[in-house]
Amino acid sequence: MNISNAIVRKPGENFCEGITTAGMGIPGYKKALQQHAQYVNTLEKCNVAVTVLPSLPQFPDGVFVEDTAVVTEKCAVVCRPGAQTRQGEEKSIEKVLRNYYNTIEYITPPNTLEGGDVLRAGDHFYIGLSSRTNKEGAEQLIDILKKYGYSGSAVSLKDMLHLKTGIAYISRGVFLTAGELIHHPEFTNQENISVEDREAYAANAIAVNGSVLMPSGFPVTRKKIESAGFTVIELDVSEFQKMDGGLSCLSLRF
Ligand code: CIR
Repeated sequence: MNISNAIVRKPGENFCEGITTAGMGIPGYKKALQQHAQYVNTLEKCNVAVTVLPSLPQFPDGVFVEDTAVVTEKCAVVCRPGAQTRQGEEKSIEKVLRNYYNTIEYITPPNTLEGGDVLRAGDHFYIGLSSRTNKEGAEQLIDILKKYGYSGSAVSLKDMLHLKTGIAYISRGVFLTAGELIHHPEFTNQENISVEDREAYAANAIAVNGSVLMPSGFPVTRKKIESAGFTVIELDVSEFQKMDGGLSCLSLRF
């Protein structure tokens, strides 16, 4: 799947006030800005046109734009975040999506769904049932996607923040899986590169126009991905990891 556009949002100065369970310390703002700029730069080098939105002071987690919408080539779906402190971020994204889409769909109350729980593999969408995405939200998204010729299925999760915390689809039928998703029945019939526990964060990678973008510092996983024939680009996203965010969370790609 070719990616032409990405939407990202600059981290705000209060970005360290967002939700986190990582216990990895307080992120440095200057460093976060540098890492974010490098992320944008890398997407551009992969032939993606990147729209950089200004930070949202009232939403410290606003940098994690992926959670606010599900974007495809046929439609955009505005999410309804399950985290209360994040409800409202989606309104600002909706305005931007209007520049790209005539058709916008919505996850509606009391349903909740965050984009971090939505993994696309070809024309199928896996939707994690997490503390952020409820069953009704997943079902509503599947119904919407069906109208556009896609399919979807819900994936039960035990302890991951989002589905994509522990899985990526890196194209050519290959998944990266970590933790509870390595042996999850939904993925056991798929070609699967398993990520060892020590490197679990590396399971959140993205395929962009022929390259796999992954977080830096996970040599075992990098080697496995390269051995499977993929070109890897590493990105340092340490400051976002401190806020429970993965590499995918920093952009909407379509
Ligand atoms: C949150 O807890 O909502 C943010 N601190 C991190 C969100 C990460 N997003 C993602 O995995 N898609």
